[in-house]
Amino acid sequence: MANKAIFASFAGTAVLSSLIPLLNSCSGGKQKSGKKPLNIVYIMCDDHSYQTVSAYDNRFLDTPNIDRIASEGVRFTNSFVANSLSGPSRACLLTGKHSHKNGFTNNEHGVFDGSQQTVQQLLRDAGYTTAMIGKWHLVSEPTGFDYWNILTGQGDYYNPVFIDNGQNCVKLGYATNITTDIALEWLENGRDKSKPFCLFLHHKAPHRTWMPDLCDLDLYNDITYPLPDNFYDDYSGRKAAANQEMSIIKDMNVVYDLKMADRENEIHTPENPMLESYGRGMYLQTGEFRPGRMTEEQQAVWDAHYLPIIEKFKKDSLSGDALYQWKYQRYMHDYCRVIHSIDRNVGRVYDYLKENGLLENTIVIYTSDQGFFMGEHGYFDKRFMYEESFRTPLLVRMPDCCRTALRGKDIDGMVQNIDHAPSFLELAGADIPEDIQGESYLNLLYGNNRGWRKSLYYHYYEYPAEHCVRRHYGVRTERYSLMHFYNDIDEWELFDLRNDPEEMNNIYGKPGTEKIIRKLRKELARLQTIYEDPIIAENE
Ligand code: SGN
Ligand code: CA
Repeated sequence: MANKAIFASFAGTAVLSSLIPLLNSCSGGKQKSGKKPLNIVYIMCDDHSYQTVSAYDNRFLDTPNIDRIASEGVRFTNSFVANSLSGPSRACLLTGKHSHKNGFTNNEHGVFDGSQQTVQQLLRDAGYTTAMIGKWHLVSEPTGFDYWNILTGQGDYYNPVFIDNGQNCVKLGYATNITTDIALEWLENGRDKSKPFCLFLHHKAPHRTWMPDLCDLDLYNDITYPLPDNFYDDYSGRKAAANQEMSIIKDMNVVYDLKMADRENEIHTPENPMLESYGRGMYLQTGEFRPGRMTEEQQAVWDAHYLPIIEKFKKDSLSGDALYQWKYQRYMHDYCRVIHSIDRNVGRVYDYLKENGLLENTIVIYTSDQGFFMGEHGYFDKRFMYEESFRTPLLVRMPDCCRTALRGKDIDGMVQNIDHAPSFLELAGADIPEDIQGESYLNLLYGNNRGWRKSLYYHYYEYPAEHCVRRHYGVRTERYSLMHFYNDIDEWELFDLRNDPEEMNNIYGKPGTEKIIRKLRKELARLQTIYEDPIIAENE
């Protein structure tokens, strides 16, 4: 791949790679004369939409701490994932490979094979100390980390169970704060300070059911969020878009998702009576809401906030459009409150790095495991190759010592989450193994996009499953997005992103599109070939 070729010439110094990271330079491995090894702080949230990072979009809330990474570093304006789902995204991150190569294609059946090559192990081999803290979601035990302290499964917002290097322990408090506390403690006292470090700090927030920290419950009360233009999408011309279960109107559950669990059991969700009973049961008896899950004090603060909303909701007896709009506002209020806490905790990490002189030689990355729908097409959740879930925020602050790195700029090269592993390896001055499919984006951070890729490959597998999004793969170029939904359907969709950024008008098969379809299908086949996706047979 183009960037590997660029790296190869630089890695003419490859002989030196066994001596690094101590010979590594502050310019991301470009000059071997530097002194300081570079550290990596990779902060990843779960389901954080770029729409709710004010560096990308300021319609919803301010995220000053996250934005600071962009203003002192760069904002990627075309950052994507390879498979818009948690486990698969994490497997892509750690291996630098697409799902069919790393073996973790979906959450339902995936178990990560930790014996395979991973970036954390390669960094360790290059002299780094590595830690994984927070949401892991890869089922098998983490490998290749000097330290790991992970949430069980999705993790709970309140009083979560962490598995601390194999030992289960309940931590009292709110997950985002606790995850940050553990990370700061590792930075301060846990790591081997004689080595450069790589910290993966993975928040579980803002995953469903978007439970805010107690101190943030009353934020944004007076804000009415703008409904997306295509909130009432009728999905015409897009069968796969129509046949899902992630609609705010029909699938988002008032009781479970929006927390309207009245103790009298009087609230019903007419849009979907089946989900209604499921929702109430889930809310009051299982998971995050089961009796005793929160402490009495936490529960009291929680109830003081939600019970009046529940009472008002009952009194108002909303229906039809008024109910849909109410659902959207409730969803957005909780989601934005959860993000506010993320932003505050990103600030805590930044402050720690600054106070300890670590910004000098540490790259700081902020991203999410995928994007998320904030009501676009009427959806919540992700999975689709549509822009809102295919994209993910990516902000990168290069270490201060990398004086020629871009600052306060946008990078428009199309990057994907498989690109982190090779970037980290290049940063560490380590060799990038040939079988890694991502490309190092370090050159982009210096304003050099020569030879950078012009198209991206996507493949989503989790069907049949929750939310019912059909399996699909596709190719995205700067202008077009072509996707093929397969398995129990056979539907192609093509969008001209320049003229139809909201992806409402499927032009696949329309007169005049023959040439572009031929070209894109050829490009899709080329990507499936170079990435060796076995699905290729279906596309011929
Ligand atoms: C849970 C959620 C889903 C979500 C998946 C995957 N349901 O199953 O809404 O799509 O996780 O999310 S919940 O009722 O259990 O919250 S992922 O980010 O982990 O892939
Ligand atoms: Ca996720």
